[in-house]
Amino acid sequence: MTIAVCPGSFDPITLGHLDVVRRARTLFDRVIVAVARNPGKSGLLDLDARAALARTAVAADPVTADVEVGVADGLLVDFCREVGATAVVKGLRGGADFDAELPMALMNRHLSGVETVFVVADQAYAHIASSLVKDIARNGGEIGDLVPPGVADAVRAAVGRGVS
Ligand code: COD
Repeated sequence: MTIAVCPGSFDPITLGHLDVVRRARTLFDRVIVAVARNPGKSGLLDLDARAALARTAVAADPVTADVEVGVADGLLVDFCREVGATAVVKGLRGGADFDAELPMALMNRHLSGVETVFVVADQAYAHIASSLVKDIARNGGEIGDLVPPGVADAVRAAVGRGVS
């Protein structure tokens, strides 16, 4: 059985993330979404809230209905080892993503031998980024068509609570 992990901050999960998970599920027998910390990004939602939203989103899509969601509150390679994954699947929207992803792919392979597989973003979602979703929400804009059902309300609530 081939097992892959789809890692990310997922703060929040977007339609672009879901497209990556869907593509991963067509390539691998078992896929686990890993909600992890990116030290370079300040979070809006806590890890458990992000994971809950991701769980609801993958369950609603027939292609990803059996995808599991976990929290990787440590090194991604440790999470991969725990679940028996031999591959990490990431999405590429363009050259900037590749530049950011290459050092992580090389380091993860150095640390544990895990391979990284890149899938190219669907052009319909390539403009979507969690950071833009949060910025739009903070400024009162509409985000409902950028994220899976239920996510917009959670983001608006967190923004309304003044969580940065
Ligand atoms: N279309 C296609 N792909 C997309 C889209 C979109 N619209 N939006 C995002 N993606 C892709 C990104 O390119 C990325 O591959 C993935 O989805 C996740 O994106 P984000 O922004 O949610 O997540 P990141 O990039 O902040 O995730 C970084 C990690 C959290 C994975 C990383 O920091 C990590 O592994 N942290 C754990 C600690 C660790 O192991 N550190 C050492 C790393 S070498």
